[in-house]
Amino acid sequence: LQTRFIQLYREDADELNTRLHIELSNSLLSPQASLSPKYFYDTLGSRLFQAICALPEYYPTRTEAAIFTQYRQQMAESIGTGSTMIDLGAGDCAKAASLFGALRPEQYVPVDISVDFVRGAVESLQHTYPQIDMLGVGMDFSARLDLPDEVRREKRLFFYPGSSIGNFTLREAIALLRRMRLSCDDDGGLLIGVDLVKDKNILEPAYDDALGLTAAFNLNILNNINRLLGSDFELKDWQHKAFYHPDKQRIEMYLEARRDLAVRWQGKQRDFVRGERIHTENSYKYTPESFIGALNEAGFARTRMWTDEQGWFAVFHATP
Ligand code: AVI
Repeated sequence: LQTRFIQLYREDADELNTRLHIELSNSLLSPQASLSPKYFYDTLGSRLFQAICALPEYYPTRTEAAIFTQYRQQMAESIGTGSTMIDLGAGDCAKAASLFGALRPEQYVPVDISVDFVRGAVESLQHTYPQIDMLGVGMDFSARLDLPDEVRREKRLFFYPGSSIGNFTLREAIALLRRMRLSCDDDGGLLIGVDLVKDKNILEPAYDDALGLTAAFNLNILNNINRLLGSDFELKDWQHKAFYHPDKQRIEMYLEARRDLAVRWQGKQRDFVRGERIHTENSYKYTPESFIGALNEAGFARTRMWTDEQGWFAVFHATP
């Protein structure tokens, strides 16, 4: 069993630090302060997100899982066996692994920002599936998607579940889908999970749960920023807010100042008045038509869709 691991474009630590400080300072000093949702996922944040996925109000995870369970066979017929399955943001690799039996991929390539995030999971999967060639890749695929030569060209199937595409703007989403399209030949494709537009009364509780896990997840970004930037955010001064914006078809998440206050870091300062907000995340919702439009624009001409009975979530298989 020869599982291989590759970490691409590792930036020099000093360069990374400088870039990160500039990016964070600029976004905090801008008139509408914001923090990129990528900073949610430190160790605690990743665990909080896992816990969110088990909440009764957070329907996407279980709805998507039910669609995969119910239509696994149809998906396998549409995709065919022997693919090169490229799992974007693989994490614990559990969603992809649940499809191995039906899809029987030839090669499995879990991609995550750090190869260390997937190492343990891939090693144990390799023991269960010795016949699948496994190659863990560490890279930031939101910036670029040139895969190493060790990844087979034949039958590339990009796997992007969980409606993670929803955390990008439409432009960014199309750009990412296009990178996937350009990375596969005509025998390739994409299997992607997308959250759909629905009633505000279902959407808002999913992002503002009674237990307060999403509030904790949102607030924890400040712990991470304090660590990365050396800032002095006090979590008790901030309040979680999440709204559905029907015109923009997206959930917007914010942290709202509970009083007038100042945040300081490295000789810089940002004042906030009570009620002022820091934008932390957008989560776009699509209609089947609007998502097919995005797929077409990215160069995927043919699409097939599976959805749940209530039409809350959709899985698409898209091919050139
Ligand atoms: C990871 N992403 C798809 C989640 C979402 O639903 O947009 C992140 C999340 N934010 C709050 N709850 C979950």
